[in-house]
Amino acid sequence: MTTRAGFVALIGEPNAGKSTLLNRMVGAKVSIVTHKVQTTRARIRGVAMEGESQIVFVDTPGLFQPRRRLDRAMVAAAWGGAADADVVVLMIEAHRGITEGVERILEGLENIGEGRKIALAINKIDRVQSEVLLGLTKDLNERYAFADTFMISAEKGHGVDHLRGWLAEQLPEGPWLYPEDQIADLPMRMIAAEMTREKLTLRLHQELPYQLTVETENWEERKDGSAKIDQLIYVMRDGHKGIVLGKRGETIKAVSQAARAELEEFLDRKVHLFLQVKVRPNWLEESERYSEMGLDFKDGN
Ligand SMILES: Nc1nc2c(ncn2[C@@H]2O[C@H](COP(=O)(O)OP(=O)(O)OP(=O)(O)O)[C@@H](O)[C@H]2O)c(=O)[nH]1
Ligand SMILES: [Mg+2]
Repeated sequence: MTTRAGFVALIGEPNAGKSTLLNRMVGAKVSIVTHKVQTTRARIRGVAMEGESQIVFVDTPGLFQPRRRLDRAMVAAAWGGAADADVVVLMIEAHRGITEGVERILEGLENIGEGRKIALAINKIDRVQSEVLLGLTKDLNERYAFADTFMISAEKGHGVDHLRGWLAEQLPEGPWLYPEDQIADLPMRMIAAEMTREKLTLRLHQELPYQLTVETENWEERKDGSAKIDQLIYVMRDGHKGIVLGKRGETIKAVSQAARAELEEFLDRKVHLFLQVKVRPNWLEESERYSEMGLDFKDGN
């Protein structure tokens, strides 16, 4: 039996649905999802099996015009993910069409197109009439010679099996890269930090989600089978700390409960989660914060 294995990078503008698609392909939530842009900050791998093929999906941060060091490191990580992959899937939002951001990504594809197939996935087809899709497919294929085009809804699941089947066929022959039952290769402490960051992002408004980071400080396995997890939330200002805590600590409590519930489901055991907020005005300029996130500090130069 011939086995195949390789990397498929999912790229696109922020909010295109990359993380939603990765989770659906893998069949578990390994990458956090919110309705806000710039949710994913680093490359996140999820493993899916399709027949004799092992597809390692690489979720990437959205591609946008970076301003801060963190933004630049995120965008560099995304393009790096594409350049390292066997196949790249560019995800476009059906209802938004060819935005300025998409135009810039199409230009960027010229630099990574050599040596790998690039497919187009028009996502969120549940949001538009089918006539729109034909026009969009034609316009996009006139701008870049995609290996193939797929119409999908990552959220509803439409077209996803077909895309996975096609991807499996494109991968090079070779042994599997991960054990058959492994679905992710992000350390558990990082997945746990991401879950908390997701809940914070959903609860906090405006710029605040972009000005904080979460790190797992300590992870203790208890004799009763439960896990005690301590996490730090770094914010930039005293005022931010107050907002994250909320009136009488209500916000942090709700965040902690939601994150714990999800962690317990993921780990299938009891979790004691302790969150602490620290003011750290300069965390965006600290290399350690980047390595904790899985980003390269130097990429932010
Ligand atoms: N209607 C609809 N919504 C979708 C679909 N796929 C994803 N979404 C929603 O789009 C939003 C963004 O999804 P994400 O998966 O976080 O997008 P992303 O590309 O990973 O975003 P970044 O990490 O910010 O780059 C979420 O609210 C999803 O529920 C879809 O097929 N249809
Ligand atoms: Mg994402």
